[in-house]
Amino acid sequence: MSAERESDRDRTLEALRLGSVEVLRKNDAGGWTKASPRLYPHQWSWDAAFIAIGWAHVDPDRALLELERLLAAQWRTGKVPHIVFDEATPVGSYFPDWTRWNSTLSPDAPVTPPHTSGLCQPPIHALALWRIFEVTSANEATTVDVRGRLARLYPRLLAWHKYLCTERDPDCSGLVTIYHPWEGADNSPRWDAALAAIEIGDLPPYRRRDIEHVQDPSQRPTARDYDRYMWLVELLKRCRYDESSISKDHPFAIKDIFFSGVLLAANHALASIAELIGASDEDRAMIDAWIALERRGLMAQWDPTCNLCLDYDLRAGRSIPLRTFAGFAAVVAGDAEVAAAESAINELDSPWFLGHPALRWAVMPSTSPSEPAFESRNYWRGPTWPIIDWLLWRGLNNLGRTERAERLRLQALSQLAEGGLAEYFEPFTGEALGSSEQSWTAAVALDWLSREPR
Ligand code: 2M8
Repeated sequence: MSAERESDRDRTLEALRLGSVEVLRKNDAGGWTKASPRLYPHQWSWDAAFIAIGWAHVDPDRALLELERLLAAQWRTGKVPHIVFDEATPVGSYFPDWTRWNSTLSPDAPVTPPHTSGLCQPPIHALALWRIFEVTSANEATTVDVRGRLARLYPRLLAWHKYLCTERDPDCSGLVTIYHPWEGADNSPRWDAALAAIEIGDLPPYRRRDIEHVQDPSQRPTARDYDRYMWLVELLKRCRYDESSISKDHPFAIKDIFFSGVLLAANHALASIAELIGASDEDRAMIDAWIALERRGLMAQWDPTCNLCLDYDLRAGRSIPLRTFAGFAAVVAGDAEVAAAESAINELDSPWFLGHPALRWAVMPSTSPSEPAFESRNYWRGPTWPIIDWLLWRGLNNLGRTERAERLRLQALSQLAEGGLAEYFEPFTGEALGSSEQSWTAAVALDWLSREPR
């Protein structure tokens, strides 16, 4: 690269870094960060974990606070709720608000305030805490007691993973069951058949707020999908969010392969944290047993035709044969003992995915452009999501595929430098879609930028 182009690149990346810090600061609500300024004005679970990774590069104390606040809202079952609502934000600026969730119907919900939703999201938290430890260990100037705070968070983190490995996997399949599309990837076509089979009963009226913020409705879930999302919430409330009733009767119950791949990665991070803080041998043996089970779970869902792992619909009794980002769960898991990872890496650059000739950037489309269900602008049905690229990048590195990981990092950064810090992007044009100033996008940008050679 010529010296001139190199300094252009340096300037572009520095602007991206400053812009990312600004987004985090702007969305900082004091101890926690809004997922985005208008569309998502509360604390979301997996957003918070990515956001903490971003804060680690700016303010490690703030990074830890983010997760301390989230984990303080943990349910008695160990569940970490997918939304922790901000009391200061007027009810009605986001829907469904806490009154609609009414999660205090459950005896397991935490003391309010703050109010929470009744679902959960992929467990990025241990990955984030471990990343905070890595970042701060490399910085001699850090005065924050990261190890001590990890030790204090550890029981909650362990309880969270235990919840996922038991309540969400009562049959010990090594795979996590989700009960709502909001626990995975909202309107992904992965859920279409399961949602279509749901009969809606007496659904109380509601007013969506998302399509007031994102005014192009083609970027958001359809009314038909939304009715089903809201009906599933009503059913969860009817059984007071009781785990065993949900597991038995809830009409939407899917072994989510992506969630499960994240959990395997997170259990490795939890094992590292357990070692760091000197957790008991019993705990460490339990985490090792979860890891062993999850490796088998991912392999059991390996599909040699797609070269990917597939979700499994428990109610329909069948796998969901679709080519989406979730199929790369074994790469996300970053565990070389899962043989599926190698085959999935070979699939990464196929024309179904990053080798598709029309992509603006070689980053992961949420659904393969060659799938009939693909929609280039619609949320989780096609657009690219930087956090998904971050998880793949991390997994590739852990699998020793550092050169492939680096190419992905560079493409992902180029997408952000050109398109901005949006929620998601049109795969063929790179156009920014959804919310602008999305916190988790800024956060992964900061982590990627920290890997620039100095
Ligand atoms: C989106 O989900 C929320 C519901 O939880 C929504 O559409 O209102 C999803 O992209 C989800 O994965 C994400 O955590 C959340 C906040 O960024 O927004």
